[in-house]
Amino acid sequence: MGLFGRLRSALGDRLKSLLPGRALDEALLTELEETLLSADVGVKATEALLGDLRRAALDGKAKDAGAVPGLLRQALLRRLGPASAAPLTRAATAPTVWMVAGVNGCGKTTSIAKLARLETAAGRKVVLGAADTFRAAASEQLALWASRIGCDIVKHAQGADPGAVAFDACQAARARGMDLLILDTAGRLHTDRNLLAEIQKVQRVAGKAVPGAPHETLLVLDATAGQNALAQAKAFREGLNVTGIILTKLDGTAKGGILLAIREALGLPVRYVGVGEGMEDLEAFDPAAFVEALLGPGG
Ligand SMILES: Nc1nc2c(ncn2[C@@H]2O[C@H](COP(=O)(O)OP(=O)(O)OP(=O)(O)O)[C@@H](O)[C@H]2O)c(=O)[nH]1
Ligand SMILES: [Mg+2]
Repeated sequence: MGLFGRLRSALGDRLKSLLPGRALDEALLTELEETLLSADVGVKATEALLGDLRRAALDGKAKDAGAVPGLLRQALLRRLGPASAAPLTRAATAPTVWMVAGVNGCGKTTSIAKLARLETAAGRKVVLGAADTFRAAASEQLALWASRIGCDIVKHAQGADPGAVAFDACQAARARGMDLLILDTAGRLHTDRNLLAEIQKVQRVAGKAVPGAPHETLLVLDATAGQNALAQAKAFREGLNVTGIILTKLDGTAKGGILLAIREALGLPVRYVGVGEGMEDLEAFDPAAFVEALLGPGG
């Protein structure tokens, strides 16, 4: 059923009760503004969407509230853009290296497992690098996933230097003729400078070991964190060259609007969305399906 079915959108329901029989006037726009903000769309994206609606009303393209869902759909699709659906970057010559970062518990390790399963199913040789050496059970958690998926793993003892793990994993990926290495990293507060320096080192080491690596640096954000996810993204971006977002736990929130806030405030593409705890619960982000789910069927 996927994203479509699992995003129980509060926004879609709210629009259905708000719009019927209304004129498209300032009073309605104000209520729409509140509705969008409460769906986590964020200030910047909300302003942009309201601007689109206002222009359509002034141009005479929309006479009453009945036009709002259609206009919103167009505006959302335009803003989410086709770039969001682009595939992740791969190296011209294997191995490709992707690294994953994010705050504690946002879903990094689970998302890596889900990605590895997709890639393995597509016939690629995948190795996971357990550069989360901080938490005692972290590399065991990753190793468990690797054995379930049937892919390789490189790990060191707890407390080892994450940079050293990244280096070994890169070497192993080359030596074993792997197509893809995915590096897991320890969860860290986005406000902790020392921990950001540590993950910068992982990024640097990967680049020295494999030309052009990491080919993607994916920031994992938990959709249930709401607007705090935006603050996290801004801070990570200052220290790391983040290339895209994996938005997890979209099944656990009725506020999918955060996806727009990310796109509008950061300009970063959302590449994948997590819609559950299972290995299959990851989907390449499809703007059209997302807008459909957000506005509700026929919305
Ligand atoms: N509902 C739901 N739960 C998820 C999703 N992704 C991850 N989780 C759950 O979130 C919890 C944390 O996931 P992890 O993958 O361990 O998170 P992490 O970022 O690696 O955590 P640390 O390594 O401790 O920083 C687990 O219970 C996962 O099952 C998702 O898309 N939906
Ligand atoms: Mg983890």
